[in-house]
Amino acid sequence: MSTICVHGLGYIGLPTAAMFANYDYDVVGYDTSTEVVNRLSDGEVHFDEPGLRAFVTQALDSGNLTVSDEVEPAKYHIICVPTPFDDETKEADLTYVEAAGREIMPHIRTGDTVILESTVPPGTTVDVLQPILEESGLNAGNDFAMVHCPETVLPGNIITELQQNARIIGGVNGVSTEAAVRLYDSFVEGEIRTTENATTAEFVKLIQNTFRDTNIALANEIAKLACDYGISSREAIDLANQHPRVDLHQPGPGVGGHCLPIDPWFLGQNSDKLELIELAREVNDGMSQYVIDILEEELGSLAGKKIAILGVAYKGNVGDTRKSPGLKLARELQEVTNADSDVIAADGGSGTEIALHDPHVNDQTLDLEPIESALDGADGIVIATDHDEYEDLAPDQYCDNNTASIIVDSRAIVDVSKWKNAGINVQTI
Ligand code: SAJ
Repeated sequence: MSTICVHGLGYIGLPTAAMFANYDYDVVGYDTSTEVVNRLSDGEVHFDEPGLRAFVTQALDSGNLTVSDEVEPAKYHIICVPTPFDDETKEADLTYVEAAGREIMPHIRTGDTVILESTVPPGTTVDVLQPILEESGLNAGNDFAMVHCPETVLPGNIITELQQNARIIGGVNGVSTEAAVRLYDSFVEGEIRTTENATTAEFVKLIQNTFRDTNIALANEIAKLACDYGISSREAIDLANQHPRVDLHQPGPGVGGHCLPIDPWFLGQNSDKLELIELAREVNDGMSQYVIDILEEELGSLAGKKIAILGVAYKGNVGDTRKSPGLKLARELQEVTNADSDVIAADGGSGTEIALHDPHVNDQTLDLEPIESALDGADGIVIATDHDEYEDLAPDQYCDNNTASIIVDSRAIVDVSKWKNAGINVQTI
């Protein structure tokens, strides 16, 4: 019998399973996908995250981590399954959490601990997971421990943050909380804070991401105001942040990823009190239209023009395109130019061309181009992602004769003077 069974070997489950294994726990990583299990058994990690491959290999080679497409009995079950977001209803799909609960239920015994790490709307642990587990005839809190312990790691820096970030642990009672604290204490170097309320732990995770999303919305509105006053939003924000109690985030082309654009909706799922938070979502979602407005102001109608979008990952130096602002911009550009296809980067019916480039993204469903051909003949260029590769981008770097009349640097990373000297208008957000 394994000590720990981790359910779901994705961005969070896999590093978590490997971490416990590397701290000498006997861990089985369970995933419903046989492809994921087979690839991992061959030592292949199925997504891009710095250092993860070596970390997982170490865990597998030590024999402490095994992977399986079957659930195994374990003293600790840690649920790290996805909670997809329904764009129409703005609600969390809890199917995978429910399925994990049903799979654990027949194996659960007195003294076991079940931990939910997946990001969920407040109330899920107690209202959704607990009744399923209690179909075993055992009682959460008395017979087995039940806890919500949200993950808080930043994609791109997962292994370090898994260890160093503070953890919030919310059990359904004190005994549950303590059982989880003992487990996480084995590798977490950050502070472990507890609450005897699983809903509070769920809520805390969501307000952390909502804070960031709302703060970015404020930065985005400040950027638009600064533009109207003819000043640099970045300089203004930098100067404002010199105040010890001001921490404005950075504006940009919108907010992507699987967390910030979604968690504010989870927060309001079982309440009707979202106001400011919902407006902030609208401001952030509206940034792609703001970029289009800037392009149209310079180029007039975009019909028949070529726009190069540099960066379709949702943020710098990662290959993840979930809710990518660059792709959202591409889709909206296709709409405004009456492109007759919904395939990103296809030529529009109006002759408009939207060229995409991203050195970190490897997605066969996207028509990504080498940077030379993306920039070749472009009328407008948009930097949508702050990849390191774009930092020194210069007008003549990839094409002898840069035809662009504008570059929208939505991440403020290029050297403005190089572009201005080449007669190209630079609009920084
Ligand atoms: N962004 C801005 N301006 C900023 C900061 C970010 O426009 O000042 C944009 C990014 O470009 C990106 C989006 O926001 O499109 C989200 O990026 P991010 O780096 O803020 O966050 P994520 O989604 O990669 O990870 C977040 C993190 N949450 C917080 O920092 C509060 C991470 O710690 C969480 O674990 C993760 O969500 C999660 O899984 O919930």
